Amino acid sequence: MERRIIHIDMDAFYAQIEQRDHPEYRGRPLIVGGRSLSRGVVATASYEARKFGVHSAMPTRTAHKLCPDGIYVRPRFDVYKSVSKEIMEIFLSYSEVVEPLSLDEAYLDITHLVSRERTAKSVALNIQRDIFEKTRLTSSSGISYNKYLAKIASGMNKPKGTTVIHYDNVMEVLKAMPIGKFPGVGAVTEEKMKSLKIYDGADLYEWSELDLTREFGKRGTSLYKKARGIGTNELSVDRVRKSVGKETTFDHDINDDEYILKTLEGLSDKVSESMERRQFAGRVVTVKLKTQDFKTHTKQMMTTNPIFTGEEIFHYAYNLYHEVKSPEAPIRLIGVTVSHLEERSYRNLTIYDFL
Ligand code: TTP
Ligand code: MG
Repeated sequence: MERRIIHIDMDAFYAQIEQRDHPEYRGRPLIVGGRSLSRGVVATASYEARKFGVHSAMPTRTAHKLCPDGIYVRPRFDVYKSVSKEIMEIFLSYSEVVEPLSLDEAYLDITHLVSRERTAKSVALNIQRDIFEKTRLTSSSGISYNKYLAKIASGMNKPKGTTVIHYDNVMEVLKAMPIGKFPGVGAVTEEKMKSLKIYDGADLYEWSELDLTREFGKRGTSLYKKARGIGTNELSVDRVRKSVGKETTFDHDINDDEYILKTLEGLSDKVSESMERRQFAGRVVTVKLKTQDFKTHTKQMMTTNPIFTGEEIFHYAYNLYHEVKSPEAPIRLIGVTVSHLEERSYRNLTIYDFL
């Protein structure tokens, strides 16, 4: 069954939000990022500023040389995150199969919405309209039968674009595409490609899988496929999980509070790690223990705020342990679980933390 994948990406995301919230920035070259001339980096630039050659990841100093009259502002991550939450909610109102890639972009599988009367393109336009009505921000979308083609498509007509790549035009699009624009081809690979006289998709298409593997190792196969419009249409979707828990069974029954609490602390950290991977926070902590007679005792507690660090989890677990454990009864197992989970944010921002 052919799938319909949409990739949606907000236009000049941080910059557009700043222009929305500060009318005096509209229509002007705006650069969002670290303002320090010695070590600041551009997060993004408005389309007006891009005309001067300013782009993401460029040192602020370089941007100043290219665009001395631009407006330079620091990012407001809290605002971007809350807008991100709004757009992700819109995506989830269209499909359960949503794979966020960063704060401002996601893949959606909308196969189930498409019919003779309703094209994938019209669904994409509806989503873009909903985003605009809710946030007053524009986005671009790409529609295709697999993920990487949808992503290529969303970049083809920015800003405010809606672009379809289908079987009839896929080879035309790929052959004309500069090699550096292929997903997965970074600056280093691009240089190597050029040294091999591969400048665009048409050049890449001429290469056999064997020769590409010889030059690029395992990635050769993926490049061979990408030149032909072949790629995955499986989205990685967070499984719906109700709780995250860890437990330990002791080698022998134990009644040493200090030792048990140390164990509980370690388990709290493990729960936190597991929540970290999925960017969850939770609102209920449960401590469970099994006594010598194999009876299970649990106690749980609602937290004041959604929690996720090992320290926070252990804070609650520590108190619950003292409520549930009777001083004279040794235990054979202890566990801690966090439930009532919710999404914390859609991606951690560590790569931008240096701003
Ligand atoms: P992008 O979607 O790559 O860029 P963009 O939304 O600003 O512009 P475009 O219209 O081309 O999509 O990234 C989304 C946001 O992520 C961007 O607004 C700022 C942030 N970002 C950085 O902080 N550093 C970076 O190097 C990049 C690429 C993005
Ligand atoms: Mg974007």
